[in-house]
Amino acid sequence: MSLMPFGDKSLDLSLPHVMGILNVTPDSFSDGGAFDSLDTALRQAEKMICEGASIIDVGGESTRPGAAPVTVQQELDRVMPVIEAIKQRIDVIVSVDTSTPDVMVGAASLGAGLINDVRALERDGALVAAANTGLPVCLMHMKGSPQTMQNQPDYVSVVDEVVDYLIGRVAACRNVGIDQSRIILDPGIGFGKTLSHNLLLLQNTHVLKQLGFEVLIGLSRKTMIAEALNLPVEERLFGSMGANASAFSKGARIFRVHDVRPHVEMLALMSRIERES
Ligand code: 9MG
Repeated sequence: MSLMPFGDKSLDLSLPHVMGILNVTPDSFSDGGAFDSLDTALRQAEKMICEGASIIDVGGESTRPGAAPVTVQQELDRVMPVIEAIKQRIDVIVSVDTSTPDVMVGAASLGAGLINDVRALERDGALVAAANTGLPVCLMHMKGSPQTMQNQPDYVSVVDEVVDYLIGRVAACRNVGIDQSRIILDPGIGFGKTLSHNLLLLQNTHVLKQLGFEVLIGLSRKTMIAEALNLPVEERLFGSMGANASAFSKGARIFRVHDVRPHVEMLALMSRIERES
């Protein structure tokens, strides 16, 4: 058992867990903004929970390459009603996908259990806001910003650079009182990386785990799958599952995905094989 508290609930992270993606944006990259009304968002959350998701990740800012920036008020208006409605109706961990301090604080007050920040708490005020919530945080590596990150990303050693960056962000967290036991690391697949960078990071998932942190992987339906297999967006499920299976075998335990049921079943079987004695 390796229990991590997520607000009023906890998860055993010796086992794999699926985080279902709930983008409440008009322009999300792979679901085309299908969940931007409260009703459809709630139905999608319920579906993902029935299919076995342990966490629902609610986000109001699209981070696809070139996405338009969002104001704090827009983000609050998109995310808060959805988090509130889910927490009122369903006993599930809700994660808030945000870099915005006010959204972190607001989501925590509604019962969110995790802060998932693709900017690793780099925005002004984010470290202190996250620390004040007392919630666990997922720190993700991104090179550049969503507007520029795919303009010829370049590294001397992508694995070393990502590890060094994340170790630096862990130190920043500890300075404001966020305990190491509340930190999850994420290499940021697709965020300022070529296909080769993404493959090397996945190949080295165990390096983050060996630093002593739980690891979250988000690669569902991303461009790297299409590039590796030469497929359109609606045919990226099998490739996503293969890459997530590889990450599981190297120690990742939380998987941020669109297609919950196939991943829950794949991970349940992989975990069962690993534990059989
Ligand atoms: C919000 N979001 C989009 N992609 C992501 C990824 O790969 N990891 C995390 N933690 N969040 C993501």
